[in-house]
Amino acid sequence: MQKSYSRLLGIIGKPNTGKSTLFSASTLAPVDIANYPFTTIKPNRGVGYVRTPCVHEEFQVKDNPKNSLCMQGVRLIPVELIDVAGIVPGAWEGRGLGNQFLDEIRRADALVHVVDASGGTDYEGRLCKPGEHDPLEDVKFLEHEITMWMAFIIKKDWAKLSRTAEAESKDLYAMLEDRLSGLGIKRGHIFEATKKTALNPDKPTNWSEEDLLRFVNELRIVSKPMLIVANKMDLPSAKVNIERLRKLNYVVIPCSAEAELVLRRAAEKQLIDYKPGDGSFRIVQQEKLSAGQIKALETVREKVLLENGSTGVQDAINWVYFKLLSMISVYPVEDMEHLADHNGRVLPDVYLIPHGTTAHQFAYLIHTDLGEGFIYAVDARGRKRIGEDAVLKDRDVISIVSAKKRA
Ligand SMILES: Nc1nc2c(ncn2[C@@H]2O[C@H](COP(=O)(O)OP(=O)(O)OP(=O)(O)O)[C@@H](O)[C@H]2O)c(=O)[nH]1
Ligand SMILES: [Mg+2]
Repeated sequence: MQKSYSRLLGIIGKPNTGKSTLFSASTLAPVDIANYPFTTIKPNRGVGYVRTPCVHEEFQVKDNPKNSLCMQGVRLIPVELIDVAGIVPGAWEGRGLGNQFLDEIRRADALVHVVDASGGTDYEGRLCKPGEHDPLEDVKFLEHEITMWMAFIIKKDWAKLSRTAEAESKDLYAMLEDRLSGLGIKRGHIFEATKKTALNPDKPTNWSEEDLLRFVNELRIVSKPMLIVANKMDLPSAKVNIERLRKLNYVVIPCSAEAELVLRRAAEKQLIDYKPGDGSFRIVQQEKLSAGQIKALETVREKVLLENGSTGVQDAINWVYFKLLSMISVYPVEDMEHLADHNGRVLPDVYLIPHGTTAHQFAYLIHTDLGEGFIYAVDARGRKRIGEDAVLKDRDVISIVSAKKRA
């Protein structure tokens, strides 16, 4: 059996910022998009892609991908995305669509906060004059909502939990991990948050209300790392806000989800040659495009691609997986000679795995049998033998030699 190594990315923000547009542009799933708040009520789950240069060119082979796609030298690795309902101030207490939306991001390993950088929507996502609303306020309130929601869950039995931990000399980390596993919070996150807040884990009953809130805030930061997507960068009022957002303690990626959606849809119909994340496109079937469509595409080129380098959507997804979650891509092969699987498929799979994964751990990720029977691995670059503790690198091509064959 293959072990799960996937990471879920949550797309969040107040209503009407372009979350579903970004989701649809990444997944090509048809979802409701509209110019008013709370268009999305039920979450959308779908598959998007991380983009990485494929290794087939370097190894001078023709590949035949199975678990991913290869487009003109670009490997697209599937990842899971969830687009949820908009959140408004006070959501954790039930305002707007309430904390139901928050419950939907429990399992998210990282968050993309889609901000309307044009400042054309108020706190609740209602249209206002462009530039009238300050998107920096949205960053603040959203952080606050998530922290308060987590605090609400933790506080439910904090008094009892902290007393028991102390009275019975139980490990606070283990108790909290057990309590918070449903939020995707691991022991390491709890340990880090305690360390950062310099609170004493042996005396949790001494933590004040304010201490607990500080602790939960750190827990949010370490367990749900967040990237800011400054969306609607195609609108003139976005420019100054993007500069201001950049001064916050976040990585900020300027983006036009709408432009990406236009390009992806045109590429899907083979009207243009465009891969997600490209800095330009080429019209290939001019005769099938109306004058209006050509104008729309050229506006995207001028206002977004030339201005920003790309639409920003792919950069955001890549940043989350490769930087925020520190993942790397590794290609397992069985037949080192042909870089193929046992059916002769060349470079069939590529896995996104955590940075620091060893050859032995990688064997387990592919299949329990390969892990149990692990003898050594071979790195295709230079055909070197590597041992079980060898730490894998991004874009490695690895063959596992095992005493046990995959069932
Ligand atoms: N100018 C511009 N408009 C955009 C962009 N992305 C989305 N929009 C528009 O913003 C509006 C809201 O888009 P949605 O994707 O429905 O927003 P949402 O955040 O999912 O909204 P809720 O589901 O209501 O929370 C729509 O009119 C989109 O066309 C963009 O990059 N630029
Ligand atoms: Mg939506």
